[in-house]
This record gives sequence, C-alpha cells and structure tokens, in this order.
Amino acid sequence: MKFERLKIRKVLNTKSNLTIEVEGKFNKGRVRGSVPAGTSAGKHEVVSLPVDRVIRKFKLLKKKFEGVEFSSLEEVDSLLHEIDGTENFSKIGGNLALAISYVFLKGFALNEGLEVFEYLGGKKLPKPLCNVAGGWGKESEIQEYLIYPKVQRSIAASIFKIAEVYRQLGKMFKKYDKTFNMGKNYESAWAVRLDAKKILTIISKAIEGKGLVIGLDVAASDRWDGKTYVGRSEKEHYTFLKRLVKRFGIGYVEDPFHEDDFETFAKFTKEMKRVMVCGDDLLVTNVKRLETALKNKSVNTVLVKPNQIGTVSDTIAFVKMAKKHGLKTVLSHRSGETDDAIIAHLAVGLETDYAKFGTSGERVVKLNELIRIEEKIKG
Ligand code: 2PG
Ligand code: MG
Repeated sequence: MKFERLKIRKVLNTKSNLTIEVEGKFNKGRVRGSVPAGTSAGKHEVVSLPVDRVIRKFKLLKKKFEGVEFSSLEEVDSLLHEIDGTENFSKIGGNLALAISYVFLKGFALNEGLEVFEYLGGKKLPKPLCNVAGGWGKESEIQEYLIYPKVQRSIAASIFKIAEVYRQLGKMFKKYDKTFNMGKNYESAWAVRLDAKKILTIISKAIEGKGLVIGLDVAASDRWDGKTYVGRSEKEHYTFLKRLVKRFGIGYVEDPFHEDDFETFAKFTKEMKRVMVCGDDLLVTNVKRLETALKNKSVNTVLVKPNQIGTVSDTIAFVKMAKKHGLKTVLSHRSGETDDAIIAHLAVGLETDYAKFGTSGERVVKLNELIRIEEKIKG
C-alpha cells in the first residue's frame, strides 16, 4: 500500500486546543489520522511536540512516507522509530508519529476494503466503562467516577443503560448541590462540587437494581504533592480508598497511587482481590513499565492509550503482553479527544475487555461507533 500524497493540517481537539491531522490520499480514497491530548498526562509518556514544530518536522520527513510502498503497519512504525532514534519520540514527537501510524492503519484497512476493527481481526465487543462525573486537579479528591455493566447482553443495551443513569444523575446532583448548574468537565461528565462520599452515595442510588458497577480514576499523580494526596498522608489515602471500595462496592480503581509507586499499587492489588486495579500514568502503554509492574504484581488491569506510546504497533505489543499475563485491558480516550472514532475500532480490533469513553457531548461519537460495529459483527 502506498499513499500518493500526504498532508498535514491543524484542527481542534475537544478542549479547543490545536492538534494535528494527517491526511493520506491514494487510489482507493482518502483517510485521516488525528491525535488526542491528555490533561493529567503521565510524566513517562512519549513527548508531544507543539503543533507548529510538528508541522515543520512533517514537511521534512514526509518524503520518506509519500509515494513509498509499505507492506505492513509494523514497517511504517519501525521507520518512525528509526527516523526519530530516541526512546520517547522526542525528535519527531509522539503526536506526529501516531498521526502517521493511524493514517497508515486506516490506509491498509481501506486498501483491503475493511473497516479498521476488521483489519485488526477483532470480533469481541468491550464493555463500556463510562465517565459520568468528576473534575480535574487538586480541588477534587478523585478525578473520575465511572460506571460499567456487570454482565453485557449487547453493547448498545449497556450504553443506553449508562446514558439513562447519566441523565438521571444530572437531576440528582442538582438536588444535592445548589451551585451545580448542569455544568460539564473536559470529558463531558458532570462537574459536580461535592465530596467523594456524597458523589458515590448519589451514584449508588442512581444505579440501584440496574446491574451496573462503579469505577474510579483517582489520577493520583495529579493529587500527589510529594508528601500527601490532597492533604491526606499516604496511609490515610490508602485507608480512604479502601473504605470507599468496600462501602460502595467499587469494582475498578485506576491510578490509586502516584505514577512511580509500583509497591503500594502491589499492596492494594493484593488486598483488594476482586477489584480491577488499573495502571494508567503508572504504565503509560509502555511494555518496559509493564514488565516492572508484572515483576512487582502491581496491577491486574492496564489502561491503553495509543498516544502515550506513539504508534499502533507499540500499542498492540502492549495489549498482547498484558493479555499474555492474564491482565484485563481497557482502551481509553484522552481528556482532549479528537472528532475521530478510531479508538472504538481499536477497542474491538484488539479485543480489549473495556472501552473507557465519555458518556455525553462530543464523546458520543465513540459510543455510537461501537453500536455500529456491534451491528456489523452480529449481522
Ligand atoms: C485519564 C484521562 C482520561 P487524561 O486520566 O485517564 O480519562 O485523562 O487524558 O487527561 O490523561
Ligand atoms: Mg487515568
């Protein structure tokens, strides 16, 4: 497969920040690849370069990809690593690498007349793990409150059930928080100013009898000042989380501790037994960090964000390794998403157990794509 022409443009992400979009044109049509951005980004992620620098880099390296015949996506992704030559894409930018990797992934799929999930060979739908409330930064104890189905009949049914609870929650938060005016955060989840226990009590009420479970993304690195987590000592924070898990039957906890604390993650994973303890900033979709986590038994679940590592092939390697060791996998959006639904295709294509997406606003683009994919798979 080869692109006759490749070009790059600036577009907006969902936070209205600028991001890049690469477009490839060949005899079968046009495809586009754009890149999201994180807000609570992990410090071990690959480097994301400013948009104008990326555009200059692209102009220099596009000759290596335009008009050149590639036989596989791995070949494209290896060339990206070779051109960059660093561990963390600090020369060409992980954002540029991923935009190119995405555009080729879509090109290979289109070339074979397949959708991306089909090209990747996936047939199993993930369970949606949807952000319904929360906020960013130290002013909130926990970044995200998520819900997901215990069992899944169809992904469409799960999504509709979660959406119903989300709508209900808007009304409930209004009742308990007079300052709440249906405001939303970066991920279009309810931005509510109540403490964690109150929020969890309200969510528990809203999901009663519906077969849904609560999950948390603590995003602890953002709440860690080197000594405390939002004013709580490490011990207090540990006990705080443990109590929340018990009291509200929480089934998923992401980044409960800061991004270098493999040991406390391990202690928590061991103690929490049936809870999915997931590494996001801890692992940054990086197989080397996953190796450390495996050695320490730090997690039983991994978050997968392609732009943390820079290419689709690296993302696939990470998912494979996690699955090989019996860990659960969660394909995730970023707080600054694009208008593209590629991550829905990756979740199905790589058969991850969960898809951590938003519930409302521009986020429905991904959920609706999962509904369409399910229809195609089930026929
Ligand atoms: C996270 C995410 C997405 P960000 O912490 O998991 O929910 O946020 O993209 O800002 O890292
Ligand atoms: Mg996270």
